Amino acid sequence: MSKTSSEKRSPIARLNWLAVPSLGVLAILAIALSACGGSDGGEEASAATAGSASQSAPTSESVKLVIKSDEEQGKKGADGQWHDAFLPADFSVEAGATVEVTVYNYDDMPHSFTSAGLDTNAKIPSGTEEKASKTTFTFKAPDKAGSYEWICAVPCDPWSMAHNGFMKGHVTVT
Ligand SMILES: [Cu+2]
Repeated sequence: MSKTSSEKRSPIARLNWLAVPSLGVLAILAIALSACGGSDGGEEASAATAGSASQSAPTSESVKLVIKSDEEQGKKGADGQWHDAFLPADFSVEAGATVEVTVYNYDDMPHSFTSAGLDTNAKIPSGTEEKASKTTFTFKAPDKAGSYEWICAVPCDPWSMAHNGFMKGHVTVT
C-alpha cells in the first residue's frame, strides 16, 4: 500500500507525452464515441417498444400518460379555463395487443382509468407537482377494432369528468 502512495506525478506526465503521437488513435476513439452517442437517442426510442420486440407472439405495446391538475395547467377547456386532464386522453392501440399503461400523476388528487369495454379499472394514487405517482397497469386490447371509452370514476374536476379529452377519453383499437 505504501508503494502506491509514493507514486507521484511523473507517470501522468509520461502518459501525456505518450498521448501526443497517438492523436490518430484518439481521433478514432472520438469517432467511435460519437457513434455511440448518436445511437443513444435511438436506444431510448427503441426502449419504449422493447417490450413489443421481445414478445413476438401476441403484440404488446406501451403507453405513457401524464395527469396534470387545473392548477398545473393540465389542459385548457373550451370554456377557457384550465382543467384536470390525462395527457393524452385519447390514444390508439392494436387489436389484440397487450397494452402496458404507465401513468404519472402530478395531481394531488387520485384518479382512475376505468373502462368496461377494455375490462380495466385502474386506480391512480395522488402525486405531487414535484413528484408524480407512478402507476403501471396492463389491459388486453379487444380483438374488435373500434373506439372504446374510458372514464375517471373518482370524483374530481366536474368539468373534466364531463368532457372527452380531460377526465375521459377514447382508446382507438385498430
Ligand atoms: Cu379524475
